Amino acid sequence: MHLPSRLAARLRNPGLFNKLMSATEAAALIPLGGNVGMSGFTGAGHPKAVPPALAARLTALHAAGQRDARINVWTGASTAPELDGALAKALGMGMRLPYQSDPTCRQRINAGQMHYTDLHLSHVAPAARSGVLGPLDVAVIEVVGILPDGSLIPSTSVGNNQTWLDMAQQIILEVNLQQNPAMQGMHDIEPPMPAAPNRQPLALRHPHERMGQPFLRCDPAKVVAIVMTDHPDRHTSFAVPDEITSRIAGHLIEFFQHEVAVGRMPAQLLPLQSGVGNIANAVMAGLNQGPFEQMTAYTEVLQDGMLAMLRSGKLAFASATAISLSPQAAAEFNANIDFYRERILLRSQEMSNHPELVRRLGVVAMNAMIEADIYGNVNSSHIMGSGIMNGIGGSGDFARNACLSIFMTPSLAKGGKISCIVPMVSHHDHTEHDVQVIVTEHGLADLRGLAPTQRARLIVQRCAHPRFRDALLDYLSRASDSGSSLHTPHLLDEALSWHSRYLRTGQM
Ligand code: 0RQ
Repeated sequence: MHLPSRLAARLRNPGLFNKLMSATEAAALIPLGGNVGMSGFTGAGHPKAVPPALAARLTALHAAGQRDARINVWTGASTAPELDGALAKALGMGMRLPYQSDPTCRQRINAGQMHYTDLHLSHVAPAARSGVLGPLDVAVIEVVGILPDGSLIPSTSVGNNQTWLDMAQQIILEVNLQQNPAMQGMHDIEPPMPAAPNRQPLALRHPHERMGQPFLRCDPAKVVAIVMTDHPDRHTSFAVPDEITSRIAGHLIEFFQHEVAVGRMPAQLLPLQSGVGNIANAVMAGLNQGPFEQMTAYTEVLQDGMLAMLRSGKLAFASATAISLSPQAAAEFNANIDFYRERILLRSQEMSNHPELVRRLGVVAMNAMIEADIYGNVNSSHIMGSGIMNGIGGSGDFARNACLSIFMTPSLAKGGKISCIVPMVSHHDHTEHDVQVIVTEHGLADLRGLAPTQRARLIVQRCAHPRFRDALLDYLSRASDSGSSLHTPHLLDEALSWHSRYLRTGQM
């Protein structure tokens, strides 16, 4: 078969030419009820054509009366409307893991129409390999290209792709012409990971070090379809830092300066991990203007903020599992790919979030949250105790193992109707033992070494919105007066009354 040169440059294993087909034909190969491992992490590197074609197939089957036509979808993390959105709209997912942020998907989960298994992102690949998630029927993986020996040039995210390729009975590859072929060399795919008790130490001592090869291993005999695509990643734009996010960034920079001054951190800080979203992005924008030089990142997602820091030289190197950029930053990344290839490594999420590596490197973990309570417990994933927002993602991988574990939020949500500092969190993702620093626009509470009631006073005074401070202190004082168990005083009948009041009246 003779391929046009643009395709031939990406598909360099002639033995696979006969697997080229349309997305609709490839989607027809996916078994109903099967477990499907897809690529994709925070809107980067997900398959763009097979999922919507599969959603169309499932919708047609539902219309024909086959109401239980569904699949289960495993990914790296969140994807995009053409994957999570389309399949959720089609009621095509029986279960989803390990992280999502799609509005339709969220609505389906919260309506009880699909199951969602919310996992620490570093746990997913080992759990899958152990067999607890069941067999993996198909892997659908976006790649930049296929090499003569069948190995694959990874795309803008690595996620769990190597594990899906290893485990799946059948493999569907989407070769995306939009993804820059000059990314070749920017990835580090670790060798096969034996299970305990045969695990070996992970030898990484600096974010720039490599553990493996720049390519994904793939058995060509398992490849059943290759679909050529030409679609961009999700490329969500970030909000320009505002008064609130800039103040949060300011408190953090002041805190880091203090930690350097007292000798707890080197002048270039320790490797940074930064969560997803606008606050995280604004903190990076603040650090880009701040006093620190030659910083490094050992993180999960590289957003616009870190890219700008690499460009300015403030950040010397970044290790991540995905690059999730706005349209403008993506254009800049592609225009200067040779510069970035020297300064970025993308790894499997098992490695980017690995407890051993996060602990050894001494990562400074900075993640956004939904709410914290007066004792420092953090809820990252649930609204009013019951509804999922996105999921725990990698926040727990980093928070428990970091050298410094920081959680940030504006002090108020929903136009001031909700206090993000509450007497008791309505869902626990990170316990008081995993949370060292809480920051809002009002200030920063350094909780290290403090007992629960000391933490409570500091969090209320430094972080709560002034409008809610008296009520929080009143709660603490009445709880402290109420009985004999004064280590972490609570009024159990009242602890979640702020949430129930919001649900009843629309105001905490
Ligand atoms: O809802 O859009 O309906 O108004 O929560 O809040 O302020 O837009 O914040 O986008 O930074 O997300 C924790 C969800 C923050 C995110 C979370 C409502 C608020 C809004 C979002 P609306 P914002 P962000 C590595 C790290 C877990 C995973 C993680 C997240 C919506 O950061 O998913 O950290 N984290 N991974 O109105 C009720 C409150 C609220 C509230 C905010 N107290 N009560 N609603 N909201 N506070 C990356 C990965 O793991 C992939």
